[in-house]
Amino acid sequence: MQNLTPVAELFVSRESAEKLKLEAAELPSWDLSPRQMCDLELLMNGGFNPLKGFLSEADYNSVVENLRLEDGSLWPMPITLDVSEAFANTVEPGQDIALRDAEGVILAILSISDKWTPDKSREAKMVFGADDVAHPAVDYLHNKAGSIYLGGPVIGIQAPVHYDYRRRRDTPNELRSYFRKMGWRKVVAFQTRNPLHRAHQELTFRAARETQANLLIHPIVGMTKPGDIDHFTRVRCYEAVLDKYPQSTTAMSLLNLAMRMAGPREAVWHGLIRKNHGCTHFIVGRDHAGPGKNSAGDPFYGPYDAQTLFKKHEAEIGVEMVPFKHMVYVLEKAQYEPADEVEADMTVLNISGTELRRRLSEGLEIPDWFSFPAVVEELRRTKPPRHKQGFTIFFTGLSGSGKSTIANALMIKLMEMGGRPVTLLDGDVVRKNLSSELGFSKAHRDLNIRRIGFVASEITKNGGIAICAPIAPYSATRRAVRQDIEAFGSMVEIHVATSLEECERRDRKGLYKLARQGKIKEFTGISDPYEEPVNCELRIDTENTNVDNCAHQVILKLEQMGLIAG
Ligand code: PPS
Repeated sequence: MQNLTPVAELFVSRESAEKLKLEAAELPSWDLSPRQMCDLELLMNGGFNPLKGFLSEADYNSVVENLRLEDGSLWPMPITLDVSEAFANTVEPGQDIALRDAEGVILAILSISDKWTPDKSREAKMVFGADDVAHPAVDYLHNKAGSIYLGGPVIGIQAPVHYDYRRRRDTPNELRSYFRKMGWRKVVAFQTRNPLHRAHQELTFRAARETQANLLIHPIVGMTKPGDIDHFTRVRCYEAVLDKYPQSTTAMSLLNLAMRMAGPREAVWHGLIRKNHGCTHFIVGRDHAGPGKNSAGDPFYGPYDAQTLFKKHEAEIGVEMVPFKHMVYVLEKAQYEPADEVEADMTVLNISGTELRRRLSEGLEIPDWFSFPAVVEELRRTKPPRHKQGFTIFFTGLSGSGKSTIANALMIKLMEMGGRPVTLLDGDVVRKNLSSELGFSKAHRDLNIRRIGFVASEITKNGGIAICAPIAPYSATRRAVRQDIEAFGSMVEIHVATSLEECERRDRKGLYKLARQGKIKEFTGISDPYEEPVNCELRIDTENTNVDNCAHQVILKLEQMGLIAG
């Protein structure tokens, strides 16, 4: 049954907030992570009703084990405040702390009731189904979350400020009052973290028709699966298709939720959140909130586990499930139909997510039957074909191996081709301009390489070509740099594999001689390690090839990877 009376929020009145803010300024304070910001916003605005704050230890254990709070209410997801050990050591239960956003603005006060060290492996197994870091939430748990949890009630002072798409964001009570005003008695919510294509539109239409309900497109703009299309692009895509829906029956609102990709538990959680937002129905699809494959290459959950768990708790959630039909395009009929209703002799067309990404990255056609031209145009703007995207070429090798010489030749060749700006981050140049205070200890070398990686990732993000040519002796650091860069484009790692003997024979700067005499300490290859790349994109042998040919090998590789037009 729909209930449109206001849901309880955790905010205090404006006057009290002003007073509390002054008092809170004196308290120990915790700077919230992006995920904690999302959680706090939904705690405070009633999206996570009946939670009154971050879970206590008893509630946490009960949620992990039984999907219920201690008092028996259904709640499948641990909403915990993880903090560092260093911070945890400075506070005790009974104390209040201020919760601040990244700029230091005080958003809430947490009255600490509990402080404990969670068993993260148990949480991973019970909540996410496996202690496997291939699951994004398990990776987060082990590698990003702090080691101590704080629990306790929250007093809301102010909601986090969003500068983007303000008019499209609604609190549960804003949506409830909108439904009340419009007289919407039945509302079916569609949760999504992807752009909407024709199949989604058809499916949501059908869901609304079958349930005789109004439709709420309720996309996630908080945190989704790493690697997803950013929410700015997605919202522009949603806006482009909104006019394909009848305005009087459909609404769109953005939900600042941090997803956990927890499949079945997540579906139940999403249902409760939609209930709080005044919805009566919820579409649950195949592999709802699926995290992808585990480290053995198998799916974490069965494709219909989410529907099964939702169905089991449907009455208690108070929202009716509308099972998602997998819609496919039937060529002969020129329309979408549920896959299981298509007659055997019909031709079925479908484009998978992977195929869509391939077509975008190669600049290939995306047919009108699959998506709306305005959506495709928006996606192409954000994801131009590979030969128009930024990328980084990362040379690594011993001092004197020829990195800089090849990098310079390559830069000239790329500039001759034109189209994208080229920046050379040569080892020596970087040490003069970016890292002049650094030496050659492991810590300093790592810092130097991470700085180069940061600059290269910014260049990549902005559509340029970064050519880096440091020694970069440690594989773990090169891996970390790759992660930074690949968030925005390709990284082409090239090992300039000139042997130590040859580098020393050439000794172009006379450094090897000094290193042998012990006059230069920690010299790579002589008195410091060099870890050879194992999985790099290209290995260049400079001993039997001239510079022009070495640079040409790189150009061929770039062509083969689709990074420059052939
Ligand atoms: S690192 O490890 O990647 O941070 O090194 P990098 O910044 O590329 O080093 C740049 C140049 O520093 C000179 N040099 C040394 N190299 C290695 N070990 C020691 N101890 C050292 N001291 C000075 C060396 O000439 C490097 O230049 P390249 O261009 O590689 O020959």
